[in-house]
Amino acid sequence: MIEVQAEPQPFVFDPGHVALLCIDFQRDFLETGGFGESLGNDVARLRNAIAPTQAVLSAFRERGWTVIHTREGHRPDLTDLFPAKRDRGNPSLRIGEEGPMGRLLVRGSAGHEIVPELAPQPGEVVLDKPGKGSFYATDLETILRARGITSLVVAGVTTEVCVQSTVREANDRGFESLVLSDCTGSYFPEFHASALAMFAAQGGIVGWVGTSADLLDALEQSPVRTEKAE
Ligand code: C5J
Repeated sequence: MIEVQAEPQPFVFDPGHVALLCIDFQRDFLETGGFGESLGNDVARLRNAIAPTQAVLSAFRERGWTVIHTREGHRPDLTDLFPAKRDRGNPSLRIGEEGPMGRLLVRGSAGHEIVPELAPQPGEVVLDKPGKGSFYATDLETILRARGITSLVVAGVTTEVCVQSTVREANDRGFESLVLSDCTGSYFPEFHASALAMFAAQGGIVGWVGTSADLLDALEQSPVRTEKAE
C-alpha cells in the first residue's frame, strides 16, 4: 500500500488498483480562442496545472499504471447537446460555432484536443463525454471496474465544474479520489479553493486533497513497477 499525505487524512491506495484521471485538459479550456475564453475567462489561470500534472503523468507512465484522459465535447451534429447547456450565459460564441480553433467543444475540432504538453500516449484511455461529470453518459465506470481500479488520482480543469462533478460521481460509485490541488485549476481562484475545501470537509465527504509533491514523494518510496493485481 502507498500512503500519501493529504487532507483530511493520509490517502492510502493499492498500486495495483489505481488510475490517474486527467480531466478536460483541452485546448478549448486552456488556450486563447477556445470555449473558456469565449465565456470571458482568463485562460492563463488554468495553465499553472500543466507542469505538475506532467510530473504526475510521467510517474504513472514509468510504473505502467492506468492513465485516463477525458474530453468534454459534442457530436458534430450536436444531437447530444441539450439547449439547457447550449444556451447558458452570453458567450461571444456558443458551443458548435466556429472559433479560431474550429467548432467550440465539438469532437474532431483542434480546440477539442488535449493540450500538447499533456497529450495522451498510445495505450492510454481517452474518454469523450458530453457532460461535466466523467461518469455521465460514458463507459468510465465499466473501464474502471474491468481493470479492478478502486482509487483515483485526479487532475484537471476546472476544479469546481468538471473535476467536482466527477469526484462526486466517483464517490457515489464507491471509488476513492485524491484530488491534487496544484494539478487542478479554475478561472476563479476562490472557486478552486472552496471546491477543494468541500471535497475534504466533514472527514473527506467527497474525497481527499493533496499535492503532486506529496504524491511523488510517496511514489519514490515504493518500487517503480508494480505488477497489476488480479
Ligand atoms: C466547464 C469543465 N468548465 N471541464 N468544463 O464547462 O470544467
